[in-house]
Amino acid sequence: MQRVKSTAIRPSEITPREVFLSRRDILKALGLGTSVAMLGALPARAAGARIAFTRNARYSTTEAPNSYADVTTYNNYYEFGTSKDDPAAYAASLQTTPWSVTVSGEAAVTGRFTLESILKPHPYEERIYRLRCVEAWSMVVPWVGIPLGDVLKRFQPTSRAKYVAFKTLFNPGQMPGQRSSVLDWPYAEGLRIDEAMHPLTILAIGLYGEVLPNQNGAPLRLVVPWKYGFKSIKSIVEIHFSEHQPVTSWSAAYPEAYGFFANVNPAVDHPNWSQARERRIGSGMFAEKIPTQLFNGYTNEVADLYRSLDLRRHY
Ligand SMILES: Nc1nc2c(c(=O)[nH]1)N[C@H]1C(S)=C(S)[C@@H](COP(=O)(O)O)O[C@H]1N2
Ligand SMILES: [Mo]
Repeated sequence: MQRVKSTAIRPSEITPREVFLSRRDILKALGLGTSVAMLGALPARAAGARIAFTRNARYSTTEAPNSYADVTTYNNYYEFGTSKDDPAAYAASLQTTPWSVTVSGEAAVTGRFTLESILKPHPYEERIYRLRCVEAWSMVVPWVGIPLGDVLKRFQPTSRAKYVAFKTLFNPGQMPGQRSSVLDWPYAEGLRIDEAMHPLTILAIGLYGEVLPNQNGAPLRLVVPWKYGFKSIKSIVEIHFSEHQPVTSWSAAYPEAYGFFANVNPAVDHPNWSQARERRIGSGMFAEKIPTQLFNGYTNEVADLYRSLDLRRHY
């Protein structure tokens, strides 16, 4: 990984020499020694550039993906407005190069890293996932990305890391929607550590074999296919390992409607509408709604994570 700048070290954090050396060895092994000057030599990641990947059939649905036009023009990205067509119209102002991600909290390896260094050793996979929005519509999206767990392991979370929190960029100049108080900015989301490490959870960098368009969360966004879409936070700049459940934007804004878990569940309604059925985008305004499946159809993969959880209380 390429460290952009070392984080400030407080006196309480000064470690004995042996520990420091082993930390340095870790950083070296992870490729953290590379200089910041390398930044300029990296290829630009323009939206639409082709990506090399292998298809992951085991974790892909065989349902037909939505069209590229549907996936990239019907979006939720409140940093660019609250209408579905706002993100496609306005997200061009987001600058995705250079991009860095700050990693902090309960992990042996922390600091600020270039996006390239975080992605570098991981082969890209295509995963065709259902995306079920809490607003009772859904899409099927061919994402390109890497398992989040593979990335997180490289930071060596400690045994106290029970949760992982994420934040989106805060930059009202580039994200005009942040001048409105519709949500508390920056957008924040989080997962329990076992959810974050689950093989279905990915960090996406592309869709339809191409670098993510800005409206879909370029350059790096989370995709958690068994949870409502709002958990899949876009344009991530912060990853924080914590012992306590983090505050997340939608559950803070309206806790009666949006829980921390947000597992797709047709039996637990939103206070204002049913979650039993969904409209598949692209099927036409008059097409019949289709039944919503528990965990968005990923029960076989994820039900074990919630054995001891009352899903009606922990919605
Ligand atoms: N930062 C940020 N991430 C976000 C959102 C948002 O408004 N801001 N919307 C969420 C919601 S409600 C959904 S349904 C998905 C939509 O992803 P898509 O536009 O790529 O289909 O992104 C999620 N991630
Ligand atoms: Mo959503």
